[in-house]
Amino acid sequence: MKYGVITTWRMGIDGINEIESDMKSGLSAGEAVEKVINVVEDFEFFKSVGYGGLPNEHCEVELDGAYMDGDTLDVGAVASINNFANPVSIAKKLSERKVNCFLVGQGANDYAKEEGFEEKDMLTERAREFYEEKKKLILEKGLIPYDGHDTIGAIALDQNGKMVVATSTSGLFMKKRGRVGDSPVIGSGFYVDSKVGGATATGLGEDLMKGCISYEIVRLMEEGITPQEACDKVIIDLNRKLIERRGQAGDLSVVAMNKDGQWGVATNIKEFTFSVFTYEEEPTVYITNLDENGKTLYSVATEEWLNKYLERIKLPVKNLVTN
Ligand code: SD4
Repeated sequence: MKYGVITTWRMGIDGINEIESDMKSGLSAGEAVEKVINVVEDFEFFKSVGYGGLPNEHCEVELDGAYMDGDTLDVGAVASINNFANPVSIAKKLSERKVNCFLVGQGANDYAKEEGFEEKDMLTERAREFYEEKKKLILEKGLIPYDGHDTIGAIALDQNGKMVVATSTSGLFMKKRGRVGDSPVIGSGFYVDSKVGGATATGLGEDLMKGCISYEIVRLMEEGITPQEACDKVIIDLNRKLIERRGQAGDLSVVAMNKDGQWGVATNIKEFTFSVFTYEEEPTVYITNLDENGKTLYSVATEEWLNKYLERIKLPVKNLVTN
């Protein structure tokens, strides 16, 4: 029986390791993506998702998340939700509704409270310190603040052939209050159809949305091309289009998996990482590279890279805040 999980970034591997044996014994795709993402949301050293996520310009943590079922095409999503531990679980619950399944701000908070989801102050001391340090630098040097953004997106295929995709993010660091990116927006941050496959994106939401990029990947896979070909095509095309029309393209990265557990990845940035586990592959972290034509290459992350990563994310804030 085929099964598999792929996530954006190295962040996904801890959750993948936790579900590995359950996945082998038939864990559902919905439970798989929720668990993988909850692990990321709960870990304070990932500064772009859930607890410890970086705040907006008012030093408030506003979170976005989504969940889509590839059998029924049910979707649930929340945006700009505050003070709840696990946006992806709230989105999953919302996906059971036929209407009112994408809620923002106060409406999302009210729903999560009514449903008894865990309330939690999501702003950590570390994130506050990061905000203060960065703000100082921005004021001193006139820097553009919008960096430090890595969404977790996860796609799973289970042994029943069901596919699910979900996302969770704190969005862009120092964003305007109420700003929403691609991550909770169907077709842009995520899309899945169990009869075809799924895709999820990370990067600059404002630009990813211009390509409805996740839907486009699934549509291309439906036409018969591989996940890798579909990812390469959408990234190269959207990157080119943005540069032609607007002079520049923001960060664009995607991962995809089809209904047979084959996967693909593409990016326009120097180093994108992603995590994979399938019926024929142990949990693995990969790092990408671009060739001279902008095509994405990848290789397995070395032990040395993985160890350095863990050291880096726990560095004192002063060492992390640069330029
Ligand atoms: C957003 N796409 O809010 C998200 C942020 C992100 O890597 O993924 N960054 O625009």
